[in-house]
Amino acid sequence: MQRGSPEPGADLRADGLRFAVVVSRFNESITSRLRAAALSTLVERGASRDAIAVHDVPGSFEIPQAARRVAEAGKVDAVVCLGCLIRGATPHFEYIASAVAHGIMDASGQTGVPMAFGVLTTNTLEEALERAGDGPENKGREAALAAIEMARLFRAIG
Ligand code: DLZ
Repeated sequence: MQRGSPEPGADLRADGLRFAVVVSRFNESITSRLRAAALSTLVERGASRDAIAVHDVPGSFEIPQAARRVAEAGKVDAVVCLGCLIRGATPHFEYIASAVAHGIMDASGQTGVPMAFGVLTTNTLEEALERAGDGPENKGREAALAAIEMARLFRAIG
């Protein structure tokens, strides 16, 4: 099993589920790859393209704000959060990374809507590219699979 892969036997059908993808424009060469992988994964798993809303935000710092608002609107089963923070180019990297991670967790806890964390935190652009490639370890794909699994789980729990 690949690192980060869903549990064997996990119900990863996405048909009938509604998703939001919140994606940061900062480091767009990377986040566009995360977005493409997330969208194709959701659709491959059976989600209707019409059931996926994509929301762009300026940078990763804004992801939790948009994720919370879209969850509060009550029309999605899960939110996929995508961004890219690169340490070398970001003087306040630690602050933003921490704020984004805590912000997404808080937004999920406060709204009851699962939110998958697809925000890269890397030392270099090269490292980010490795995690946003065409293969199965693309973090946008992994975040989409996590969102499907959690959406199914929350529906089952009720
Ligand atoms: C300002 C900034 C910097 C320096 N670096 C990044 C980054 O590596 N990744 C990212 O997603 N966003 C970055 N930002 C933008 C902030 O996330 C935010 O959009 C601005 O500070 C405006 O609130």
